[in-house]
Amino acid sequence: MDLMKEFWNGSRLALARSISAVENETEGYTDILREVYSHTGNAQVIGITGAPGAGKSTLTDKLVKYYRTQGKTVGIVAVDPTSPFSGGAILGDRIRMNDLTLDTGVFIRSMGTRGSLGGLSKKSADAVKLMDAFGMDVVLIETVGVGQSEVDIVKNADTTLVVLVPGLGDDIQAIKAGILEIGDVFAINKCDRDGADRLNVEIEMMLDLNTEEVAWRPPIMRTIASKNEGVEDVINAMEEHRQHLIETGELEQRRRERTVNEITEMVKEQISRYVMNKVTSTGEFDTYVDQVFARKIDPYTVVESLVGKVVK
Ligand SMILES: Nc1nc2c(ncn2[C@@H]2O[C@H](COP(=O)(O)OP(=O)(O)OP(=O)(O)O)[C@@H](O)[C@H]2O)c(=O)[nH]1
Ligand SMILES: [Mg+2]
Repeated sequence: MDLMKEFWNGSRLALARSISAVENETEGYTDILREVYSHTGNAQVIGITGAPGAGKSTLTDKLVKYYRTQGKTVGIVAVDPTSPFSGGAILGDRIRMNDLTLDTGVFIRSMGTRGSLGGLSKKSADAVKLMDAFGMDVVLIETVGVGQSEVDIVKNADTTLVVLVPGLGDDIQAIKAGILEIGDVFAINKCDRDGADRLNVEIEMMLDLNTEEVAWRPPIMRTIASKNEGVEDVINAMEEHRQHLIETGELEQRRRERTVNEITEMVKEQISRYVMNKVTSTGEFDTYVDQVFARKIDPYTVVESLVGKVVK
């Protein structure tokens, strides 16, 4: 395939196109994923999440610049579940990384819910794989931490950075969304504002609620992303976490779990597609819907009958 020849030659355009192909599920996209798979697993994958406006993009921009000084290439997948747009259009507005686009060691891709045939978490995971196979040393996934789907998105990362800001009143903004549990490292950003100490205490208290013996206690770092302060500390904390994962074998374990989940999801998807095709291909399905709707028959019996006919 021509596209893939370019891809392996290091063409950024080919990388962009391959991601689009996967995102839009254009013909042959699974061949692309098949081809790159054995070349994945080398990148350090980092998830960055937190409340809207917490400074995730500003911090991401600074983290990337730091990695660049270390000579590392960086891929960024910016996922915005609230946006119907994707591609390059919104980069300028929502992602504060304009000057990064000029750096050929950096590749930024933004993804929204457009098309979203498969789930956004699967799509972003595939984008990560493509960047990984392309040879990016570090891949960052940035997404707003507002709900379960975003939690699923960052679960594709080895290390998750949760960005919080002081003084939002109803502090511990993270608890609602369940993002405290997924934080491997915390950054209290906007420390130029009041309330960092209080937030720090609150996070510590939350972490103390977990009385189990934990092998890794998430460190809490303080940053002022807009002034490039504390960035190195965050990088170091994430690197320590990575070392911890490697030494304890947890990296293997996490990745293995992800593999199990990935295959399970794909099997489910294929089976469901197959069964649904069969089930809905006759008029029987609509008849059943009418009957269930009229309370003449219950859905449990119907499902058993429908699935039973397909899966023997
Ligand atoms: N005072 C202060 N402002 C900051 C800091 N970091 C970022 N900001 C500002 O906060 C605003 C939001 O920053 P973003 O980086 O876009 O935040 P975000 O979390 O990516 O936002 P969304 O992607 O829209 O959820 C911008 O105006 C930044 O300039 C900081 O450390 N201190
Ligand atoms: Mg942002």
